[in-house]
Amino acid sequence: MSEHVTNVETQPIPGQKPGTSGLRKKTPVFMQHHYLENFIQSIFDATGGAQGKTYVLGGDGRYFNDRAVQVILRMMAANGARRVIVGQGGLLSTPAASHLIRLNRADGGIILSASHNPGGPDEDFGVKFNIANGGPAPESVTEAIWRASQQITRYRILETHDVDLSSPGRRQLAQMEIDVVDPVADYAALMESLFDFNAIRAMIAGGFRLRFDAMCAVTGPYAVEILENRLGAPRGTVVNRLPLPDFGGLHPDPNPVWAKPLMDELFGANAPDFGAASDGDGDRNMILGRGIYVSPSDSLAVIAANAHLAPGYAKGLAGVARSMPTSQAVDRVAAKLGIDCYETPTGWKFFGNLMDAGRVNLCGEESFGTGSDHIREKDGLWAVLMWLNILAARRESVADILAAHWREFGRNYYSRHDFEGLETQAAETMLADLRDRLARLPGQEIEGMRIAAADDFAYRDPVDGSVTEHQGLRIRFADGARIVMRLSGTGTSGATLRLYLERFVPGPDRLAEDTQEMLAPVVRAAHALAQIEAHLGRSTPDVVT
Ligand code: VG1
Ligand code: CO
Repeated sequence: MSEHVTNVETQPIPGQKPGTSGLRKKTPVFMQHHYLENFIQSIFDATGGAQGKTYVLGGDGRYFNDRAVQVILRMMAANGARRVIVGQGGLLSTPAASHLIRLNRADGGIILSASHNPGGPDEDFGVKFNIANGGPAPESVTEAIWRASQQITRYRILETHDVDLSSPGRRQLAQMEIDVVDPVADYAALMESLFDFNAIRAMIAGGFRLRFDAMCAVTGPYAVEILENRLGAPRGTVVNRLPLPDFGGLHPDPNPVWAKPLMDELFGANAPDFGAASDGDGDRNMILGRGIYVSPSDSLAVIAANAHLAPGYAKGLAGVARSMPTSQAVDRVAAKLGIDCYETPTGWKFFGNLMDAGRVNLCGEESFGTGSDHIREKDGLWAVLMWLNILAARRESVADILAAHWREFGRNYYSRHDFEGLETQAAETMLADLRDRLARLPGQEIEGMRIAAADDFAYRDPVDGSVTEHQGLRIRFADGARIVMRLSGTGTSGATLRLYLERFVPGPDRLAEDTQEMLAPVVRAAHALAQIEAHLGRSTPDVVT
Protein backbone atom coordinates (compact mmCIF):
# COMPACT_ATOMS: atom_id res chain seq x y z
CA MET A 1 0.00 0.00 0.00
CA SER A 2 1.35 3.42 -0.85
CA GLU A 3 2.09 5.75 2.01
CA HIS A 4 3.12 9.29 1.39
CA VAL A 5 3.63 12.38 3.45
CA THR A 6 1.53 15.39 2.62
CA ASN A 7 2.23 18.90 3.73
CA VAL A 8 -1.20 20.31 4.37
CA GLU A 9 -1.53 24.07 4.18
CA THR A 10 -3.24 25.54 7.20
CA GLN A 11 -3.63 28.77 9.13
CA PRO A 12 -3.42 29.59 12.82
CA ILE A 13 -6.59 28.87 14.79
CA PRO A 14 -7.06 31.27 17.70
CA GLY A 15 -7.38 30.00 21.25
CA GLN A 16 -4.97 27.06 21.23
CA LYS A 17 -3.49 28.11 24.55
CA PRO A 18 -3.01 25.24 27.01
CA GLY A 19 -4.52 25.85 30.47
CA THR A 20 -3.83 24.31 33.88
CA SER A 21 -3.55 20.88 32.29
CA GLY A 22 -3.35 20.81 28.50
CA LEU A 23 -5.63 22.20 25.82
CA ARG A 24 -9.30 21.55 26.57
CA LYS A 25 -12.19 22.40 24.30
CA LYS A 26 -15.64 21.16 23.48
CA THR A 27 -15.35 17.97 21.41
CA PRO A 28 -16.93 19.57 18.29
CA VAL A 29 -14.23 22.27 18.43
CA PHE A 30 -11.49 19.63 18.46
CA MET A 31 -13.20 17.84 15.59
CA GLN A 32 -13.19 20.95 13.41
CA HIS A 33 -11.17 20.88 10.24
CA HIS A 34 -7.40 21.13 11.05
CA TYR A 35 -7.99 21.83 14.77
CA LEU A 36 -6.32 18.74 16.26
CA GLU A 37 -3.73 18.64 13.48
CA ASN A 38 -2.69 22.27 14.03
CA PHE A 39 -2.19 21.73 17.73
CA ILE A 40 -0.23 18.48 17.35
CA GLN A 41 2.03 20.03 14.71
CA SER A 42 2.53 23.01 17.03
CA ILE A 43 3.74 20.61 19.75
CA PHE A 44 6.36 19.21 17.37
CA ASP A 45 7.31 22.64 16.02
CA ALA A 46 7.75 24.06 19.52
CA THR A 47 9.90 21.20 20.78
CA GLY A 48 12.55 20.89 18.09
CA GLY A 49 10.58 18.62 15.76
CA ALA A 50 9.69 14.94 16.05
CA GLN A 51 12.56 13.65 13.92
CA GLY A 52 14.11 10.52 15.48
CA LYS A 53 12.08 10.83 18.65
CA THR A 54 10.23 8.29 20.76
CA TYR A 55 6.79 9.11 22.11
CA VAL A 56 4.16 7.56 24.32
CA LEU A 57 0.56 7.95 23.17
CA GLY A 58 -2.81 7.13 24.69
CA GLY A 59 -5.94 8.57 26.17
CA ASP A 60 -8.79 8.05 28.60
CA GLY A 61 -11.07 6.54 25.95
CA ARG A 62 -13.47 9.43 25.71
CA TYR A 63 -15.38 10.17 22.51
CA PHE A 64 -12.97 11.00 19.61
CA ASN A 65 -10.02 9.30 21.41
CA ASP A 66 -9.98 6.51 18.79
CA ARG A 67 -9.94 8.87 15.81
CA ALA A 68 -7.47 11.29 17.35
CA VAL A 69 -4.95 8.52 18.12
CA GLN A 70 -4.92 7.49 14.45
CA VAL A 71 -4.43 11.08 13.27
CA ILE A 72 -1.59 11.63 15.75
CA LEU A 73 0.16 8.38 14.77
CA ARG A 74 0.09 9.44 11.12
CA MET A 75 1.42 12.87 12.03
CA MET A 76 4.18 11.39 14.20
CA ALA A 77 5.24 9.16 11.31
CA ALA A 78 5.11 12.05 8.83
CA ASN A 79 7.22 14.18 11.15
CA GLY A 80 9.91 11.51 11.33
CA ALA A 81 9.36 10.03 14.79
CA ARG A 82 11.32 6.82 15.32
CA ARG A 83 9.06 4.94 17.70
CA VAL A 84 5.71 5.26 19.47
CA ILE A 85 4.52 3.27 22.46
CA VAL A 86 0.74 3.29 22.37
CA GLY A 87 -1.75 1.71 24.73
CA GLN A 88 -3.88 -1.11 23.34
CA GLY A 89 -7.13 0.35 21.99
CA GLY A 90 -5.53 3.79 22.27
CA LEU A 91 -6.04 3.70 26.04
CA LEU A 92 -3.64 4.86 28.74
CA SER A 93 -4.34 6.45 32.08
CA THR A 94 -2.38 9.64 32.71
CA PRO A 95 -0.24 8.02 35.42
CA ALA A 96 0.43 4.96 33.25
CA ALA A 97 1.49 7.23 30.38
CA SER A 98 3.85 9.10 32.69
CA HIS A 99 5.37 5.80 33.81
CA LEU A 100 5.78 4.52 30.23
CA ILE A 101 7.59 7.72 29.22
CA ARG A 102 10.09 7.20 32.03
CA LEU A 103 10.39 3.42 31.61
CA ASN A 104 11.09 3.69 27.88
CA ARG A 105 13.18 6.86 28.16
CA ALA A 106 10.85 8.44 25.62
CA ASP A 107 11.24 12.06 24.55
CA GLY A 108 7.69 12.85 25.55
CA GLY A 109 4.09 11.79 25.40
CA ILE A 110 0.70 12.89 24.21
CA ILE A 111 -2.28 12.10 26.42
CA LEU A 112 -5.80 12.54 25.10
CA SER A 113 -8.01 13.59 27.96
CA ALA A 114 -10.02 16.38 29.45
CA SER A 115 -9.58 14.62 32.77
CA HIS A 116 -12.56 15.08 35.09
CA ASN A 117 -14.61 16.98 32.51
CA PRO A 118 -17.50 14.97 31.01
CA GLY A 119 -16.91 13.34 27.61
CA GLY A 120 -19.07 12.77 24.55
CA PRO A 121 -19.92 14.40 21.23
CA ASP A 122 -21.14 17.56 22.97
CA GLU A 123 -18.85 17.47 26.01
CA ASP A 124 -15.11 17.97 26.40
CA PHE A 125 -11.96 16.73 24.75
CA GLY A 126 -8.35 17.58 25.51
CA VAL A 127 -4.71 17.06 24.62
CA LYS A 128 -1.85 17.11 27.12
CA PHE A 129 1.82 17.08 26.22
CA ASN A 130 4.29 15.57 28.67
CA ILE A 131 8.06 15.94 28.54
CA ALA A 132 10.86 13.41 28.93
CA ASN A 133 10.69 13.32 32.74
CA GLY A 134 7.12 12.01 32.35
CA GLY A 135 5.52 15.16 33.69
CA PRO A 136 3.26 17.81 32.18
CA ALA A 137 5.09 20.31 30.02
CA PRO A 138 6.15 23.33 32.07
CA GLU A 139 4.87 26.81 31.26
CA SER A 140 7.90 27.63 29.08
CA VAL A 141 6.97 24.72 26.80
CA THR A 142 3.21 25.30 26.76
CA GLU A 143 3.83 28.98 25.94
CA ALA A 144 6.09 27.93 23.06
CA ILE A 145 3.40 25.55 21.77
CA TRP A 146 0.86 28.34 21.91
CA ARG A 147 3.21 30.67 20.00
CA ALA A 148 3.80 27.96 17.39
CA SER A 149 0.03 27.57 16.99
CA GLN A 150 -0.18 31.27 16.14
CA GLN A 151 2.40 30.97 13.37
CA ILE A 152 1.56 27.63 11.82
CA THR A 153 1.35 27.48 8.01
CA ARG A 154 1.39 23.72 7.34
CA TYR A 155 1.22 20.37 9.04
CA ARG A 156 2.61 17.02 7.97
CA ILE A 157 0.54 13.88 7.84
CA LEU A 158 0.91 10.48 6.29
CA GLU A 159 -1.89 9.38 4.05
CA THR A 160 -2.48 5.77 4.87
CA HIS A 161 -4.67 3.19 6.55
CA ASP A 162 -5.52 3.04 10.26
CA VAL A 163 -3.09 1.19 12.50
CA ASP A 164 -4.45 -1.93 14.19
CA LEU A 165 -4.37 -1.16 17.92
CA SER A 166 -6.65 -3.99 18.96
CA SER A 167 -3.91 -6.28 20.26
CA PRO A 168 -0.42 -5.86 21.71
CA GLY A 169 2.52 -6.18 19.34
CA ARG A 170 4.82 -4.38 16.97
CA ARG A 171 3.42 -2.49 13.98
CA GLN A 172 5.10 -0.34 11.37
CA LEU A 173 3.94 2.93 9.86
CA ALA A 174 6.27 4.08 7.08
CA GLN A 175 9.66 4.26 8.87
CA MET A 176 8.12 4.48 12.34
CA GLU A 177 7.86 1.59 14.78
CA ILE A 178 4.70 1.31 16.82
CA ASP A 179 4.62 -0.80 19.96
CA VAL A 180 1.07 -1.49 21.06
CA VAL A 181 1.29 -2.35 24.76
CA ASP A 182 -1.04 -3.64 27.44
CA PRO A 183 -1.94 -0.35 29.17
CA VAL A 184 -2.02 -1.96 32.62
CA ALA A 185 0.95 -4.36 32.89
CA ASP A 186 3.90 -2.01 33.51
CA TYR A 187 1.87 0.24 35.77
CA ALA A 188 0.65 -2.67 37.90
CA ALA A 189 4.24 -3.92 38.26
CA LEU A 190 5.32 -0.47 39.43
CA MET A 191 2.60 -0.46 42.09
CA GLU A 192 3.70 -3.91 43.31
CA SER A 193 7.23 -2.55 43.73
CA LEU A 194 6.05 0.29 45.99
CA PHE A 195 3.46 -1.27 48.26
CA ASP A 196 3.15 -4.30 50.50
CA PHE A 197 0.74 -6.32 48.38
CA ASN A 198 1.02 -9.32 50.73
CA ALA A 199 -0.17 -7.30 53.70
CA ILE A 200 -3.03 -5.76 51.73
CA ARG A 201 -4.00 -9.17 50.33
CA ALA A 202 -4.04 -10.64 53.84
CA MET A 203 -6.18 -7.77 55.10
CA ILE A 204 -8.72 -8.32 52.31
CA ALA A 205 -8.67 -12.09 52.84
CA GLY A 206 -9.37 -11.40 56.50
CA GLY A 207 -12.69 -9.75 55.67
CA PHE A 208 -11.79 -6.13 54.97
CA ARG A 209 -14.33 -4.89 52.43
CA LEU A 210 -13.73 -2.24 49.80
CA ARG A 211 -15.45 -0.60 46.86
CA PHE A 212 -13.82 1.22 43.94
CA ASP A 213 -15.85 3.36 41.53
CA ALA A 214 -14.07 3.75 38.18
CA MET A 215 -16.85 6.06 36.96
CA CYS A 216 -16.89 4.37 33.51
CA ALA A 217 -13.52 5.95 32.83
CA VAL A 218 -10.01 4.70 32.18
CA THR A 219 -9.11 3.28 35.62
CA GLY A 220 -11.55 0.38 35.36
CA PRO A 221 -9.08 -2.09 33.80
CA TYR A 222 -6.29 -0.93 36.13
CA ALA A 223 -8.40 -1.31 39.26
CA VAL A 224 -9.74 -4.70 38.21
CA GLU A 225 -6.23 -6.04 37.60
CA ILE A 226 -4.72 -4.60 40.77
CA LEU A 227 -7.54 -4.76 43.32
CA GLU A 228 -9.37 -7.87 42.16
CA ASN A 229 -6.81 -10.00 40.30
CA ARG A 230 -3.67 -9.23 42.30
CA LEU A 231 -5.01 -8.29 45.72
CA GLY A 232 -7.87 -10.75 45.82
CA ALA A 233 -10.81 -8.39 46.30
CA PRO A 234 -14.01 -10.15 45.21
CA ARG A 235 -15.11 -9.73 41.60
CA GLY A 236 -17.48 -6.77 41.49
CA THR A 237 -15.42 -4.72 43.96
CA VAL A 238 -14.74 -2.36 41.06
CA VAL A 239 -17.96 -0.80 39.80
CA ASN A 240 -18.49 1.20 36.59
CA ARG A 241 -15.46 -0.74 35.41
CA LEU A 242 -15.89 -0.54 31.66
CA PRO A 243 -14.41 2.62 30.06
CA LEU A 244 -17.10 4.21 27.87
CA PRO A 245 -16.75 7.06 25.33
CA ASP A 246 -19.28 9.16 27.24
CA PHE A 247 -18.40 7.75 30.69
CA GLY A 248 -21.94 6.37 30.75
CA GLY A 249 -23.20 9.94 31.01
CA LEU A 250 -21.39 10.30 34.36
CA HIS A 251 -19.28 13.27 35.36
CA PRO A 252 -16.02 11.43 36.08
CA ASP A 253 -14.92 13.74 38.86
CA PRO A 254 -14.30 11.83 42.09
CA ASN A 255 -15.82 14.09 44.71
CA PRO A 256 -18.80 13.84 47.06
CA VAL A 257 -21.06 15.56 44.53
CA TRP A 258 -20.27 13.57 41.39
CA ALA A 259 -19.52 10.26 43.09
CA LYS A 260 -22.68 10.38 45.17
CA PRO A 261 -23.62 6.68 44.82
CA LEU A 262 -20.26 5.78 46.36
CA MET A 263 -20.78 8.32 49.14
CA ASP A 264 -24.23 6.87 49.82
CA GLU A 265 -22.81 3.37 50.02
CA LEU A 266 -20.02 4.34 52.43
CA PHE A 267 -22.42 6.31 54.62
CA GLY A 268 -25.21 3.72 54.42
CA ALA A 269 -26.09 0.60 56.37
CA ASN A 270 -23.59 -2.28 56.14
CA ALA A 271 -21.03 0.04 54.51
CA PRO A 272 -17.69 -1.37 53.37
CA ASP A 273 -14.52 -0.44 55.29
CA PHE A 274 -13.08 1.59 52.48
CA GLY A 275 -14.24 3.32 49.32
CA ALA A 276 -12.44 5.16 46.54
CA ALA A 277 -13.06 6.65 43.14
CA SER A 278 -10.96 8.01 40.32
CA ASP A 279 -11.48 10.49 37.47
CA GLY A 280 -11.62 10.32 33.67
CA ASP A 281 -7.89 9.84 33.13
CA GLY A 282 -7.04 8.14 36.42
CA ASP A 283 -4.90 10.77 38.08
CA ARG A 284 -7.40 11.87 40.75
CA ASN A 285 -8.66 10.01 43.79
CA MET A 286 -11.30 10.30 46.46
CA ILE A 287 -10.81 8.36 49.69
CA LEU A 288 -13.65 7.30 51.98
CA GLY A 289 -13.89 5.18 55.09
CA ARG A 290 -17.02 3.69 56.59
CA GLY A 291 -19.12 6.74 57.44
CA ILE A 292 -16.29 9.19 56.79
CA TYR A 293 -14.98 11.34 53.96
CA VAL A 294 -11.28 12.14 53.81
CA SER A 295 -10.71 15.59 52.34
CA PRO A 296 -7.87 15.52 49.80
CA SER A 297 -5.84 17.96 51.87
CA ASP A 298 -6.20 15.73 54.94
CA SER A 299 -5.37 12.69 52.82
CA LEU A 300 -2.10 14.33 51.80
CA ALA A 301 -1.27 15.09 55.43
CA VAL A 302 -2.10 11.56 56.62
CA ILE A 303 -0.02 10.06 53.80
CA ALA A 304 2.90 12.34 54.70
CA ALA A 305 2.72 11.18 58.31
CA ASN A 306 2.42 7.46 57.41
CA ALA A 307 4.21 6.95 54.08
CA HIS A 308 7.11 5.19 55.79
CA LEU A 309 4.76 2.26 56.41
CA ALA A 310 4.86 1.46 52.66
CA PRO A 311 8.00 -0.39 51.52
CA GLY A 312 8.70 2.07 48.68
CA TYR A 313 8.85 4.94 51.18
CA ALA A 314 10.39 3.16 54.16
CA LYS A 315 13.37 5.51 54.14
CA GLY A 316 11.06 8.45 54.88
CA LEU A 317 10.25 11.48 52.80
CA ALA A 318 12.77 13.98 51.44
CA GLY A 319 10.21 16.78 51.35
CA VAL A 320 6.62 17.52 50.41
CA ALA A 321 4.89 20.02 48.17
CA ARG A 322 1.32 21.20 47.88
CA SER A 323 -0.42 23.61 45.56
CA MET A 324 -1.05 26.99 47.16
CA PRO A 325 -4.83 26.60 47.60
CA THR A 326 -4.41 23.16 49.23
CA SER A 327 -4.90 23.26 53.00
CA GLN A 328 -1.93 23.70 55.26
CA ALA A 329 -2.54 20.40 57.06
CA VAL A 330 0.51 18.84 55.41
CA ASP A 331 2.69 21.77 56.48
CA ARG A 332 2.17 20.72 60.09
CA VAL A 333 3.29 17.19 59.37
CA ALA A 334 6.35 18.41 57.47
CA ALA A 335 7.28 20.70 60.35
CA LYS A 336 7.08 17.80 62.79
CA LEU A 337 9.09 15.51 60.50
CA GLY A 338 11.64 18.27 59.99
CA ILE A 339 11.38 18.14 56.19
CA ASP A 340 10.83 20.90 53.61
CA CYS A 341 7.35 21.86 52.47
CA TYR A 342 6.96 23.76 49.21
CA GLU A 343 3.96 25.81 48.07
CA THR A 344 3.44 25.88 44.30
CA PRO A 345 0.81 27.24 41.91
CA THR A 346 -2.16 25.07 40.96
CA GLY A 347 -1.35 22.31 38.47
CA TRP A 348 0.94 19.28 38.62
CA LYS A 349 3.46 20.79 36.19
CA PHE A 350 4.92 22.87 39.02
CA PHE A 351 5.96 19.79 41.03
CA GLY A 352 8.20 18.29 38.31
CA ASN A 353 11.32 20.34 38.97
CA LEU A 354 11.13 19.77 42.73
CA MET A 355 10.84 16.01 42.23
CA ASP A 356 13.57 15.87 39.57
CA ALA A 357 15.88 17.73 41.95
CA GLY A 358 15.13 15.25 44.74
CA ARG A 359 13.73 17.95 46.98
CA VAL A 360 10.29 16.37 47.36
CA ASN A 361 8.84 12.91 46.89
CA LEU A 362 5.23 13.51 47.94
CA CYS A 363 2.94 16.10 46.36
CA GLY A 364 -0.72 16.95 46.51
CA GLU A 365 -3.52 19.24 45.53
CA GLU A 366 -6.86 19.95 47.16
CA SER A 367 -8.54 18.92 43.90
CA PHE A 368 -8.32 15.19 44.68
CA GLY A 369 -4.76 14.87 43.43
CA THR A 370 -1.98 13.03 45.25
CA GLY A 371 1.21 11.44 44.04
CA SER A 372 4.89 10.86 44.47
CA ASP A 373 8.12 10.80 42.52
CA HIS A 374 7.46 7.25 41.25
CA ILE A 375 6.12 9.12 38.20
CA ARG A 376 5.60 12.81 37.37
CA GLU A 377 1.80 12.97 37.45
CA LYS A 378 -0.70 12.67 40.22
CA ASP A 379 -1.88 9.12 40.56
CA GLY A 380 -5.33 8.01 41.68
CA LEU A 381 -4.71 4.27 42.21
CA TRP A 382 -1.37 5.01 43.85
CA ALA A 383 -3.20 7.01 46.52
CA VAL A 384 -5.72 4.20 46.99
CA LEU A 385 -2.93 1.64 47.41
CA MET A 386 -1.04 3.93 49.78
CA TRP A 387 -4.15 4.15 51.97
CA LEU A 388 -4.70 0.39 51.81
CA ASN A 389 -1.06 -0.15 52.78
CA ILE A 390 -1.40 2.25 55.72
CA LEU A 391 -4.64 0.57 56.82
CA ALA A 392 -3.03 -2.88 56.57
CA ALA A 393 -0.03 -1.74 58.60
CA ARG A 394 -1.93 0.14 61.31
CA ARG A 395 -4.92 -2.18 61.57
CA GLU A 396 -7.17 0.75 62.41
CA SER A 397 -10.19 2.14 60.60
CA VAL A 398 -10.03 5.20 58.33
CA ALA A 399 -12.07 7.13 60.91
CA ASP A 400 -9.70 6.20 63.74
CA ILE A 401 -6.64 7.16 61.72
CA LEU A 402 -8.14 10.56 60.88
CA ALA A 403 -9.20 11.22 64.47
CA ALA A 404 -5.74 10.34 65.74
CA HIS A 405 -4.20 12.59 63.10
CA TRP A 406 -6.34 15.55 64.09
CA ARG A 407 -5.62 14.98 67.77
CA GLU A 408 -1.92 15.06 67.07
CA PHE A 409 -1.70 17.85 64.50
CA GLY A 410 -4.93 19.79 64.91
CA ARG A 411 -7.49 20.07 62.15
CA ASN A 412 -7.55 22.30 59.09
CA TYR A 413 -11.23 22.56 58.22
CA TYR A 414 -11.26 23.04 54.49
CA SER A 415 -13.67 23.45 51.60
CA ARG A 416 -13.76 24.65 48.01
CA HIS A 417 -16.77 26.50 46.63
CA ASP A 418 -17.06 26.63 42.84
CA PHE A 419 -19.19 29.18 41.01
CA GLU A 420 -19.54 27.89 37.46
CA GLY A 421 -20.69 29.27 34.13
CA LEU A 422 -19.83 32.87 35.00
CA GLU A 423 -19.46 35.64 32.53
CA THR A 424 -15.69 35.84 32.11
CA GLN A 425 -15.57 39.62 32.18
CA ALA A 426 -17.56 39.88 35.40
CA ALA A 427 -15.40 37.28 37.15
CA GLU A 428 -12.18 38.96 36.04
CA THR A 429 -13.43 42.38 37.14
CA MET A 430 -14.30 41.03 40.56
CA LEU A 431 -10.82 39.62 41.07
CA ALA A 432 -9.16 42.76 39.66
CA ASP A 433 -11.16 44.89 42.10
CA LEU A 434 -10.13 42.75 45.03
CA ARG A 435 -6.52 42.69 43.83
CA ASP A 436 -6.47 46.48 43.89
CA ARG A 437 -7.62 46.50 47.51
CA LEU A 438 -5.30 43.76 48.82
CA ALA A 439 -2.54 46.07 50.03
CA ARG A 440 -4.96 47.90 52.32
CA LEU A 441 -6.46 44.78 53.92
CA PRO A 442 -3.87 43.78 56.53
CA GLY A 443 -4.87 45.02 59.97
CA GLN A 444 -8.56 45.20 59.10
CA GLU A 445 -11.02 43.09 61.03
CA ILE A 446 -13.90 41.14 59.53
CA GLU A 447 -16.23 38.57 61.12
CA GLY A 448 -14.19 38.93 64.29
CA MET A 449 -11.01 37.85 62.50
CA ARG A 450 -8.01 40.10 61.90
CA ILE A 451 -6.44 40.06 58.44
CA ALA A 452 -2.72 39.37 58.78
CA ALA A 453 -1.61 39.37 55.13
CA ALA A 454 -3.04 39.59 51.61
CA ASP A 455 -1.33 39.15 48.26
CA ASP A 456 -1.52 37.96 44.67
CA PHE A 457 0.44 34.69 44.71
CA ALA A 458 3.58 34.59 42.59
CA TYR A 459 5.90 31.57 42.51
CA ARG A 460 9.59 31.52 41.95
CA ASP A 461 10.69 28.00 41.07
CA PRO A 462 13.62 27.27 43.39
CA VAL A 463 15.21 24.94 40.83
CA ASP A 464 15.17 26.91 37.57
CA GLY A 465 14.35 30.37 38.90
CA SER A 466 11.33 30.83 36.61
CA VAL A 467 8.62 33.13 37.94
CA THR A 468 4.89 32.54 37.52
CA GLU A 469 2.62 35.38 38.56
CA HIS A 470 -1.07 35.92 39.30
CA GLN A 471 -1.71 32.43 40.66
CA GLY A 472 -4.51 33.36 43.05
CA LEU A 473 -5.46 36.00 45.56
CA ARG A 474 -4.84 34.95 49.14
CA ILE A 475 -5.99 36.50 52.36
CA ARG A 476 -4.56 35.20 55.59
CA PHE A 477 -6.00 35.79 59.05
CA ALA A 478 -4.15 36.08 62.31
CA ASP A 479 -5.80 32.90 63.66
CA GLY A 480 -4.54 30.79 60.73
CA ALA A 481 -7.75 30.96 58.67
CA ARG A 482 -7.30 31.61 54.96
CA ILE A 483 -9.26 32.60 51.87
CA VAL A 484 -7.97 31.97 48.35
CA MET A 485 -9.64 32.93 45.08
CA ARG A 486 -8.69 32.14 41.52
CA LEU A 487 -10.31 31.34 38.19
CA SER A 488 -10.22 27.81 36.85
CA GLY A 489 -7.89 27.04 33.96
CA THR A 490 -9.53 23.80 32.85
CA GLY A 491 -13.05 24.84 31.85
CA THR A 492 -14.31 25.03 28.29
CA SER A 493 -17.08 27.61 28.57
CA GLY A 494 -17.37 30.84 30.57
CA ALA A 495 -15.43 31.22 33.79
CA THR A 496 -15.41 29.26 37.04
CA LEU A 497 -14.53 31.01 40.29
CA ARG A 498 -12.82 28.77 42.81
CA LEU A 499 -13.15 29.99 46.37
CA TYR A 500 -10.94 28.05 48.79
CA LEU A 501 -11.67 28.28 52.52
CA GLU A 502 -9.66 27.11 55.45
CA ARG A 503 -9.74 27.38 59.22
CA PHE A 504 -7.40 25.80 61.72
CA VAL A 505 -8.52 24.39 65.06
CA PRO A 506 -5.91 22.83 67.34
CA GLY A 507 -6.65 19.34 68.69
CA PRO A 508 -7.99 17.62 70.63
CA ASP A 509 -11.22 19.61 70.99
CA ARG A 510 -14.04 20.07 68.52
CA LEU A 511 -12.95 17.32 66.18
CA ALA A 512 -16.43 16.29 65.11
CA GLU A 513 -17.80 19.64 63.98
CA ASP A 514 -19.41 20.07 60.56
CA THR A 515 -16.94 21.54 58.07
CA GLN A 516 -19.32 24.03 56.45
CA GLU A 517 -20.50 25.25 59.86
CA MET A 518 -16.94 25.68 61.05
CA LEU A 519 -16.13 27.65 57.92
CA ALA A 520 -19.26 29.83 57.94
CA PRO A 521 -17.50 32.99 59.23
CA VAL A 522 -14.69 32.54 56.69
CA VAL A 523 -17.27 32.13 53.92
CA ARG A 524 -19.06 35.31 55.01
CA ALA A 525 -15.76 37.18 55.13
CA ALA A 526 -14.91 36.03 51.60
CA HIS A 527 -18.26 37.13 50.22
CA ALA A 528 -18.01 40.51 51.91
CA LEU A 529 -14.40 41.14 50.87
CA ALA A 530 -14.85 40.21 47.21
CA GLN A 531 -18.45 41.43 46.96
CA ILE A 532 -19.31 38.26 45.16
CA GLU A 533 -23.04 38.82 44.87
CA ALA A 534 -22.65 42.41 43.62
CA HIS A 535 -20.23 41.32 40.90
CA LEU A 536 -21.62 37.95 39.90
CA GLY A 537 -25.26 38.14 40.95
CA ARG A 538 -24.72 34.87 42.78
CA SER A 539 -24.51 34.05 46.44
CA THR A 540 -24.47 30.25 46.47
CA PRO A 541 -21.87 28.04 44.83
CA ASP A 542 -22.70 25.35 42.26
CA VAL A 543 -20.37 22.73 43.68
CA VAL A 544 -19.07 22.44 47.23
CA THR A 545 -16.28 19.99 47.95
C1 VG1 B 1 -8.08 21.89 38.26
C2 VG1 B 1 -7.61 21.73 39.68
C3 VG1 B 1 -6.10 21.58 39.72
C4 VG1 B 1 -5.68 20.40 38.83
C5 VG1 B 1 -6.24 20.58 37.44
C6 VG1 B 1 -5.96 19.40 36.55
O1 VG1 B 1 -7.54 23.06 37.71
O2 VG1 B 1 -8.02 22.80 40.48
O3 VG1 B 1 -5.67 21.41 41.04
O4 VG1 B 1 -4.28 20.30 38.76
O5 VG1 B 1 -7.66 20.77 37.50
O6 VG1 B 1 -6.44 18.20 37.09
P1 VG1 B 1 -8.34 24.45 37.61
O7 VG1 B 1 -7.43 25.39 36.87
O8 VG1 B 1 -9.62 24.17 36.90
O9 VG1 B 1 -8.59 24.86 39.02
V1 VG1 B 1 -6.89 16.95 36.05
O10 VG1 B 1 -7.29 15.67 36.97
O11 VG1 B 1 -7.88 17.79 35.14
O12 VG1 B 1 -5.51 16.65 35.01
CO1 CO C 1 -7.41 13.96 35.78
